[in-house]
Amino acid sequence: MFEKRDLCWLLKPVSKKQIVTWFMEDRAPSVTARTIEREMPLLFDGISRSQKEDASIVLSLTEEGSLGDEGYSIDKTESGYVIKGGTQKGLLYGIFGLHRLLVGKNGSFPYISIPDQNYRMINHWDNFDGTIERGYSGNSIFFDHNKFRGDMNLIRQYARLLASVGINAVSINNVNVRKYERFFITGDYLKEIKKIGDIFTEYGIQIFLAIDFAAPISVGKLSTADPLCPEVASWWRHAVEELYRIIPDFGGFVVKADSEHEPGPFTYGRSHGDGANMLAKAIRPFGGIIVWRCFVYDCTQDWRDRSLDRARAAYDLFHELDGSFDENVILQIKNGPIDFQIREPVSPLFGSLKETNQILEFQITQEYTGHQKDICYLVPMWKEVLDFDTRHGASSLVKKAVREYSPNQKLSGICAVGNVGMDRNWTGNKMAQANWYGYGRLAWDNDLTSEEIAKEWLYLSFDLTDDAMKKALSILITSRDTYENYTCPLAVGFMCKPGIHYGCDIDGYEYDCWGTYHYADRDGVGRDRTAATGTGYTKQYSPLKFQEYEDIHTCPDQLLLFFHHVPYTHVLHSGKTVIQHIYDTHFDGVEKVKEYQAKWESIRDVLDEDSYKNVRDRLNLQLKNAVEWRDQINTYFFRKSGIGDEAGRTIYN
Ligand code: GCW
Repeated sequence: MFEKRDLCWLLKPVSKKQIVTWFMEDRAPSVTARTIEREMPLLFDGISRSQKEDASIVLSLTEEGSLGDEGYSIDKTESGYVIKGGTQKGLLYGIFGLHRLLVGKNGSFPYISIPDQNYRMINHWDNFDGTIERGYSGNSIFFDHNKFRGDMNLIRQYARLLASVGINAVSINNVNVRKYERFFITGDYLKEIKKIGDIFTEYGIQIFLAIDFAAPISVGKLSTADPLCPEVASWWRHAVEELYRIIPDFGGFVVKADSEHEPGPFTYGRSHGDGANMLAKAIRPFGGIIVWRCFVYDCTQDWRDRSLDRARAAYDLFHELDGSFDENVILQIKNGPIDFQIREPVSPLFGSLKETNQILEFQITQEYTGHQKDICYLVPMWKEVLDFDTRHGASSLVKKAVREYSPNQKLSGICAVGNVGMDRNWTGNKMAQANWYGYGRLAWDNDLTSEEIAKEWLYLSFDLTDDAMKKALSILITSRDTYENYTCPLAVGFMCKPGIHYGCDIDGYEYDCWGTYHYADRDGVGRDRTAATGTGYTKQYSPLKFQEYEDIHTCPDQLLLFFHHVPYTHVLHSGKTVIQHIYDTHFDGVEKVKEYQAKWESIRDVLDEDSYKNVRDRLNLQLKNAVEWRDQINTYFFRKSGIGDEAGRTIYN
């Protein structure tokens, strides 16, 4: 039924011998039931539908309620398996779950799985012209040359991959809303969007759109988009009414306002509460929600002005609005205070917002983490964020705070910027599929380990020997540290090429307007964000976290240059000086990439040719990138500090 689009994790059916028949009890006809019907023979090779008892899967709706709207349980019986779900959607997740357990050969039964987060969303930054902002896997699967691509088969494949890892919401267009996309909320566009939405619905996924806050002007030809102007509010009400007439199960809007030149309520002297709540009121009668992004900062900063600190922006703006948003507004908060760097502290909004629905935002697409050329398995980073102890009150871990401090827990969760495109293997670098897969799995089950997730994906995607599995796993698991090692040291961030964000350019942003400065001089490096002598950003954390970050003696090494400006001779907890740490990590990073190449080469025989070549070619690019970073960073800091490498390795002066 599906064309074999390359190399996804659902291509291995469970063999005929294991499961022969399936049967769904209480089968009320529905879109989801039809999807289950279609999925069973795809996932379980040659399986047929009948009530026979031998080697069967029984799908059973349970009234108990303990599995919630989306959870499922799987039990092994003498004749096969029983999957229970509170809803048909739960059953759908259950059959993907059983497939995963059987192919991965790691099932232990009974198995119960209930998602930890309610919204598990993907945001696309796809443009109508087919390009993708920060996309590294080819063009959009939805759009092409200002038309809808219309490949419904492809979209269905995408939807089933999403559902297989538990994604339940997708926004399909870029939050930077351009000329044509502004009209997506109108008639003819909506008819096309409905076709995509209908396929998503089959897989339990709600469709969302990113909107232009100034649409009343750009689309409606009004003279203002002031959220407190009755005419504007009424314009939105009509627009939303029309939208829901065409797509009754539409999820809602994602809004980037007053950020990076996108319009917003500030234009009219209004607050973000005014802006979000006006939209929320328009969409509420239809059950829709407003996902309002907190990525708001001044991107026209004067680098000479040290009093401004971009890291402070989201908290400064949104913390005081806590409790003032309508019940169907969710704030979407990036994991760190700046912008998806390889290492950042966790946003101080988590745990400190206590009366606002919230969604944590990750970035799967590797904007600052190697453009899907370099291997960078991001799950370890995401886990650090989820497990971060904000030390604010009882629900102090981020994964708990997001849900428990949302007044309506159903309106909380996690979202991430997607990383797929038209490339045959979806993600450019095949290894980047592990991030997409891993994001879904982690958003569903926050307690899975990075290693468990990587193993699952490797099992489902390749046929590896134990030795090859170990090697591939070790590449993935160490790859985030490796990327960090050869790029920006100690969370200093943004030493990348401006605009594209790949490759090294240490001063590329130093005298620019973006608020991302490292302040390296001949004596030291880093941004002083302390309350005592710096920007006071540390104050945005809970008292215990504040103390930890404020004090140079307790600030974790990994985050040192984010919080402090220190001399190159400052001694880290590791016992090394900052300058020696910089040299060591940069030399190590490059060696690691060489090791990855050797490992990949050594498992060639057990890999399919496409995957082998795909990753090999990218590892070659990664090595070039790593060498360039190493040499530029080492030379730069050697020139600044005049301090040589203790180990006497080559540093170009
Ligand atoms: O990281 C920055 C990116 C922009 C992006 C923005 C955002 C969609 O460089 O390309 O715009 O974040 O999150 O809105």
